[in-house]
Formats: sequence, structure tokens, C-alpha cells
Amino acid sequence: MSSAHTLSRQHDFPSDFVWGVATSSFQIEGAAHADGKGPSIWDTFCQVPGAIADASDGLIACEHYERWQEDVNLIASLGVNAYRFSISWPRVQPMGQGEFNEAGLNFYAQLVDGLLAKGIAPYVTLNHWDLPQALQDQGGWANRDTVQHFVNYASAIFKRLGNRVAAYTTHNEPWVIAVLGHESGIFAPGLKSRAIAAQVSHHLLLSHGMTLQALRAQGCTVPLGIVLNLSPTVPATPSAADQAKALLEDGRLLRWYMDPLFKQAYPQDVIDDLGEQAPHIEPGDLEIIATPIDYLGVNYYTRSVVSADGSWKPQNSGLPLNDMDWEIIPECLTQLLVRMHHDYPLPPIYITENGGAFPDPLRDGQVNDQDRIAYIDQHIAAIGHARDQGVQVQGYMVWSLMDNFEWSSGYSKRFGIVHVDYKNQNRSYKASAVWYRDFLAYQRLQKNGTPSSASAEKNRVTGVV
Ligand code: GCO
Repeated sequence: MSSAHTLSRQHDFPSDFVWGVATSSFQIEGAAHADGKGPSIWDTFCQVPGAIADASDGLIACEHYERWQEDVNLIASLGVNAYRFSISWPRVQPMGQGEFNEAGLNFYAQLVDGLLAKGIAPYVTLNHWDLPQALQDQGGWANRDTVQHFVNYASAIFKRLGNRVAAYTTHNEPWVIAVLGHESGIFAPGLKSRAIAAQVSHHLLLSHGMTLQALRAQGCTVPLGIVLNLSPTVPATPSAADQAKALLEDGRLLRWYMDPLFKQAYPQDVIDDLGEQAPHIEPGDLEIIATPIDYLGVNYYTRSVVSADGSWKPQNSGLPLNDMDWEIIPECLTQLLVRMHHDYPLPPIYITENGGAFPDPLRDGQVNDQDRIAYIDQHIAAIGHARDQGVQVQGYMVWSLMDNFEWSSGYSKRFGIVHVDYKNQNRSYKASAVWYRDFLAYQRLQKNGTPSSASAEKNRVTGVV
């Protein structure tokens, strides 16, 4: 690894490559009860004793709801050309059905306008996990009625934001919603049933396909897609038992989503393994789920290692770990992308999340996060390697713009390239933000011969940096 972290500069990225930063509504907005917002399942889950490591919640978070203009300036100052964020369903439709909340709709319309005014493409995610609690009270994603409610909500968002955004994503990481939310129960809504989790995943996919059809029928011309969290799944040892377990886990994580989206069928090995817990599927569902997508978002952080007896620990591997104890292994991103390219007829791919939590000690008011810089540098290079092998990756978004509420870890884990001081909400660049800004300036220089974007220039003057 070069100490200057320039591996990423050894690859050629086209001038229209999308370079962004990402966030999600619950993790940054706060204002949990403001202006008519209804509670989400995460508001409820945070009140369960022991659910969140530091017993925190999303009531204030990064105060993005109040500070969005400052945050748009911050995003622009990085010189990115895209910002991926999500819409809080209960902010725009407090009960998840019926009446819409004008204040909520207006918030996102202003945010989109603010981004566009700075030349930043808005990448909108419709569901990044914060389901209205009122729908959970009726069974949530396990209830097939939620599918139609989601389509209605998505249609209202399209009616308001229209074709001004760069792209719509239906769901972020359906595996996480299904498995962590309904099987292991470590995420909202905290259920522990494999059968429910399987049904939830089917309803998420069905609502994805139905939303694509509905939005296109309503005149949507911007790209539509879905975001999956994917990793190569590898056996901890070469034993037959570990290999069999790894194959099944690959089915549960990757093929369970990719096969219905691209091959109109769930993988038989996972269906067999589920047995009586397999989801109820109605005639026509699989055709709807396989409605063609315009792009696929891939969130990649680490590989997944499995052992049949559950004994494997990341500390065994000898690889560097981040502050979540996730192994740092950028070559697995290349492997993953190349494998998918061979196995599926892929549309353009965006790496919609990549980054890491690191200890981030604050010294003299500065976070010198060389570990995060190395991580981002190596992963951008890994994308370059995948592109060299023919994978059509068209964008990369760092997770995350700024430190925020990291789900069951609360505020104890920091993923931002911008540091947030939760005492006063001050945002300040970490070294990684400076590195990313300089990398993007280098990209522009390579492509257009101009080192700084207008927005980066302006923010240097206004002193956001
Ligand atoms: C996810 C989510 C993000 C997380 C990030 C770090 O991938 O789990 O999309 O909201 O914060 O991944 O865990």
C-alpha cells in the first residue's frame, strides 16, 4: 500500500462516473416528531431496553432536518457530483397509508432543489428501513397489504419530485430488513422468526417490482433500481461442512435476491432449506419481481466467512479489522463484481455504499483517519480492477458523508468522512474528506483539465472546510 494512498489514481474512470457520498433519513435527520412526522419502527425499537448499544435514539441525530442547507454546502464542498439519501416514509405519510404530510414532502422537495442548484445529482432511496410504525402495527412487511401501501407512497413521491432526481431506489438492503429485522431480531422491528423473515423478503421484492411498473406508468423516465448488500461468502475451512454452509449462505445473501430479480426464480437450495418456512408466493409475483431494473446498487463493506459450527471469529483471520470488527479485504469487492458479471445479465452497477467505522481519535480538533483513507483508496482501486475485467461500474458513493446513528451501535461507531461533534452539531472535515476532495479534483483534472468544481471553489471561500 502506498503511504500517499494513490492506488485509486492508477485507474481510469470516465468523466461521467458518479462520485458521491451517502446517508439515510433515520441516521441523520432527527426531528423525530417535528412538523407532523409519524413514528417509524426505529423510533419504537430504540426504546427497547438493550436494543441500542449506547441506549441512544434518533430523536436528534445530526439535526439534518434543520441543518440541511449547511449540509448541502458541505456536500458541495467535497466536489462530489452525487448525493444518495433516503426519504423517511413516516415523515411524508405519518400512518403509512392515507393522508400525506405536506411539510414532509416539502422538506425533500427543497432538499432536491438545493442539491440541483449546486450541480449535485440527487439519488433518492424510498426505503432505508424506517417503516411507519402504524404499518408495523398491522404486521409490517409480513403483511401483503404493505406492498400496495408502499407503491402508493412511492407514487406520491414521484408525483412531487418527478424526473428532477437522478435515480430512484426502491429498497436499501432487503436482506438486512428481512434477516436482521425479522430473523435475528437485532434490528427493528426486532422479530425472531425465519418464516416471517422469508415472507418479508418476498414482499419487499414484490413491492420493488410493482413500484417500478407503477412509476414507469406514471411517466418516470429516470433510472429505477434497488440496492443490495452483497459479499462473497467463503467457508472458514475447506471442510465439507463449512463448504456446504457457505454455499447455502451465499444463496441466502446473494442468490435469494439476484435470482428473482434476474432469473425470475428463487434459488432451489434455499427454498429446500426453508421447507415449511418458505414464503407464500402468488401466481404472477415472480414475473413482477423480475421487471427489468435500470441499475443495481451494491453496498460492499467486507466478505462473509461462515463455519458450520459458528466458531469462526474475524480475529482468527489475520486480516486488518475496522472498528466494527469487519475484515478489510478490498479484493473481495473485485471478486464479487466479476462473479456477478459472469452469473447475471447485469445492468450498470453503482457501488452505493462503501466505507468503514474507525476509532477516529480527535487530536487538537482533527481526525487524522489514515485507516479510512487507505480503505477508500483500496476499494476504489478494486472497482478499477473490476472495470478492467468488463464489469460496468458507473458510480461510487462513500458511506458516509458524516458520522451518524449507526443502528444498533448507536453513536458509538463513526463512519463519516466528516466528523460530527454531537454536543454542538459542528461538522468538520476528517483527513479522509480532504483526501476524497483532492482525489475528485484529480479526477476532474485528468478529464477536463480543471482541478476544482465551481462548488468546491465557492466553499473554499465561504470556509465550510
Ligand atoms: C447498511 C446501511 C447503512 C449502514 C452502513 C454501516 O449497509 O447497513 O445501508 O445504513 O449505516 O452500512 O453499517
